[in-house]
Amino acid sequence: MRLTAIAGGTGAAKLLRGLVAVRPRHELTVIGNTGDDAEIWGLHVSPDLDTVTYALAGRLDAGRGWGLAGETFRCLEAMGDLGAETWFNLGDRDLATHLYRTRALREGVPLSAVTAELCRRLSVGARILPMSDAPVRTRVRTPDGWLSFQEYFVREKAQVQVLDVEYAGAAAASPAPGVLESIREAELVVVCPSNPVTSVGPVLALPGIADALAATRGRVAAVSPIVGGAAVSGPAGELMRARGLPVSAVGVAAAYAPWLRTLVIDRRDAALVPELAHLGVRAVLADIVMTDPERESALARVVLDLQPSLE
Ligand code: FO1
Repeated sequence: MRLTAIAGGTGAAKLLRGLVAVRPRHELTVIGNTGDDAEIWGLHVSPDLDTVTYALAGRLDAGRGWGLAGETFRCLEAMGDLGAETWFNLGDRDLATHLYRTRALREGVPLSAVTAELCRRLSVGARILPMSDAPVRTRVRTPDGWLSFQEYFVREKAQVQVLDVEYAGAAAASPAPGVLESIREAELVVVCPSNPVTSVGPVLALPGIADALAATRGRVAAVSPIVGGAAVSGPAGELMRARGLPVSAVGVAAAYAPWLRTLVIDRRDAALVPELAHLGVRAVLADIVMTDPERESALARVVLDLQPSLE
């Protein structure tokens, strides 16, 4: 089966782990969000690409949902001693990834090629594509001005009011090599349970992506990151409100209109099924909160087993 997943970070990582637990890894192509990318201490950090890479390599820290398991932060401490900013926690071994990526980018290697090499070195098995080789940066407007996504999410702990969100550079950026093809040629495209505004939104803002999703002959399904009126994790609720979307599976469906055909929602949200049908989206009920590997695999099976007739 040719399987393409559009992915943010932590929520996506769980479903992707489930997918490779039940299907051969080589079948999976992941299109990763790079709107969260940041320059920290002069290094190019791609948090969502790294979260997905580490998860599929079996190296993700399970508790935090980002960074490497068994990580230490001694360089961070030393940087603090030197007076550097330390609100973004770069781990000692994680730093190797950023050093490797930054050096390659400075030598002119595109992000997609660096990402492929990191996947190969870490024995990921699946293909991970950055959404674009060009810089696209998600920015959040607060009452005090614009913040980068990491300033909003990590430094301010998502505790500031969000007035607007933009994807700087998206309109002029091309999808990375293989991205549009992987959508057009997939038998199943799954939008992971990621933040619709800041994880999936930047991917959808690239020229050609929404058209490819609308035109693909494969099945297109999403898994809701919202359960019972709140995000499973992170600030998706606040960001959806800022975008004028209801904080519910209905808001997720609205964000993915008009190409979304099937949305996997939590059983507790069964009351939303008629409203989703009214939007032209068939809802499939499942246990979508993935608290252990069994639930990751079980949800992956639900997604893989979606019948074409259910679209
Ligand atoms: N998230 C945090 O909440 N605090 C951190 O200090 C932090 C550091 C960090 C370092 C590397 C990395 O790849 C991810 C990191 N994240 C951290 C996660 C990241 O901010 C978010 O998960 C994504 O950008 C949202 O998907």
